[in-house]
Amino acid sequence: MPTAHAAIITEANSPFTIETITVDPPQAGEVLVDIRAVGICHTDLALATGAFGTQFPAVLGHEGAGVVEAIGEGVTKVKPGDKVLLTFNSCGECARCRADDPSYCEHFVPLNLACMREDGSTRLHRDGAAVSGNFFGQSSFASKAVAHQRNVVKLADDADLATLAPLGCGIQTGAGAVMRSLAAQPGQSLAVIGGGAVGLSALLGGKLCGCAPIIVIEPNESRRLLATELGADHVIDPADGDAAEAVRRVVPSGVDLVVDTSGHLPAMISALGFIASKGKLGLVGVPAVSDATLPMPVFQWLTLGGTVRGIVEGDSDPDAFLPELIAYHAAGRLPFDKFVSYYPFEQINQAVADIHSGKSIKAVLTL
Ligand code: CXF
Ligand code: ZN
Repeated sequence: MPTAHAAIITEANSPFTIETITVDPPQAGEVLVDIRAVGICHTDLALATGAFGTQFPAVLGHEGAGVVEAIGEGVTKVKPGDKVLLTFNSCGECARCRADDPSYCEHFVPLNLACMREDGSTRLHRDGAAVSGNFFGQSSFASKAVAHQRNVVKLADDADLATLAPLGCGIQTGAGAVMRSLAAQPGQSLAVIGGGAVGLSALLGGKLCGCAPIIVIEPNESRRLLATELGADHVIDPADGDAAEAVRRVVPSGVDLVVDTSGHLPAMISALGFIASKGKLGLVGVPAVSDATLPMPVFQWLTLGGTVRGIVEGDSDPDAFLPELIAYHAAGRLPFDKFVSYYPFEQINQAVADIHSGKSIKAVLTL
């Protein structure tokens, strides 16, 4: 039985502890991956609080990158020795998956957030006892992870795994929200609420689409500076007063597209004050509580002709979209590495502390 070292959450809100686990060999359709790098995303930290009903102990992690070590029966997509990026899982059979729209897979929540297989099983054990795994079909806060062939994307042999790891969730979510979900057109104005990894990726997606002007609303000064460096035309500190007024000083008729990455209800509500006629508001940020509710001033929204929509993983079809993003990065047009900091895997708790303090925007652990 392969063994691995894993960062385990033993109970809700406990720090990660690095421990030895066993990882079952891959079954039909599965791929055992030797993990070399893994990004930390806010959804990892949200589950670590227990707010999503995760059964602990558990191994989280869903921006894994590594090398295929073994494949289960029927796997044709990759072979041992291939470098791969891990991403979200999908069933491959429902109507959405058949339409190459897997981020809205009818089984997205059980396949990605339940931390167990649909039959209730796990591939991970500690001292013979079950450990929850299969988070986003991977649980890649570990030196080995079992994924499904549907949620691995083959990379070139010379790919830099540590650089590409965060594409599997955060970067594709932000960039895809603008490029795919909202299908931004050249010359459309864009406001991004929140300048974390997803928000800055949305900004980069807006640059790729030719959006102008692009406005980033973010309370942290160093993130506002970074947003400017990455091409934001205007940055707004919401602490300086009414953000809607500030946006309208830049674009008096309101912005065409708004992406909320903050998950902060007052920020989402403020968007109604600066969205243009027939504008679109994309909700990407996950609120702190799962039953958070937005008030909907119906008359205003209907006379505006506005659209509000939820966005998961930037509407990514990873087999097509991740290679596209990798090519943009190689061409210097998606410089997301400017907001990544690297930590040895064993320093995962320091990385989490730096995310909470705002010191790190996107942390990637290297193994
Ligand atoms: C998640 C956010 C919560 C809903 C499912 C998708 N994205 C990635 O971390
Ligand atoms: Zn994520």
